[in-house]
Amino acid sequence: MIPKSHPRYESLMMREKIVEGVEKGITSIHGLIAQGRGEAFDYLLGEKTSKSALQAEKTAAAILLLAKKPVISVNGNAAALVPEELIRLSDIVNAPLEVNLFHRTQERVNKIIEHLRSLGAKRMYTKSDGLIPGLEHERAKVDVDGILSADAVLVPLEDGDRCKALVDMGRKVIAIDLNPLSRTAQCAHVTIVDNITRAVPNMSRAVEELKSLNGDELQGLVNEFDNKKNLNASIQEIIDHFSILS
Ligand code: PTJ
Repeated sequence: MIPKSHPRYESLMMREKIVEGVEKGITSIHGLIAQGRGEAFDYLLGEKTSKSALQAEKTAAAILLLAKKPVISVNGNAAALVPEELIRLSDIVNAPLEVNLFHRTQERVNKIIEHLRSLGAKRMYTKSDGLIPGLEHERAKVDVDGILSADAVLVPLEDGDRCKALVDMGRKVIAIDLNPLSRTAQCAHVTIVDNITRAVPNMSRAVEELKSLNGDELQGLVNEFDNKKNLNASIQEIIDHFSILS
């Protein structure tokens, strides 16, 4: 057992959740490596939500509120780290969850669906009867009524080409990725450079704050956001954190 007094308690608990996810067959073994990479970037950011991440989270909340058909994509790491938080966000913005995996097996897809349902997920897209054009790997498999026809998609924790394929299809893409240099981070409309464990609750809080705004006011928030500038600000925050240390 990890005592709460351990200076790295939160980080170690995240590791435990990922390990537990692997043991339950929810998380891919590759998810351990992804978590390690995320940890390294989180360490460089000071393991806290930066000003730029908070702004991205607010903008992402506005996009989800404006969307007519938002969908939240869930992979094995997200399902292990923040299942309840994703269900809550899904409920408050009316964005069903859809399991979409890189290292896909039908068995793992089913286990994640069961896991989310057992925690209270109500609206999920569970078919895989569609294909994202231009992708040659398993992430291409999607639900025709879900990700394939969504107008906004939240894609947590992935580094690959699905983000670009979704952008090319005209979807609004929100990424959560601690690595501001990743391909996904660079191509999403809004990239949240924050740990998913902080980002998802922050987005739900932002939804609660913004839900009384009208469409024009929400659109105004989206229009004033510049993802490139925000990513540069995240990189600057890492540099600033270094200079605090030196
Ligand atoms: O469950 P699957 O089969 O879909 O596989 C999921 C993983 C995450 C294993 C797969 O998508 C993968 O291999 O991803 P990558 O290429 O390792 O990229 C994951 C990205 O997420 C990296 O840029 C990490 O820095 C980032 N990341 C890792 N952990 C976190 C994170 N970002 C936010 N919060 C985290 N906890």
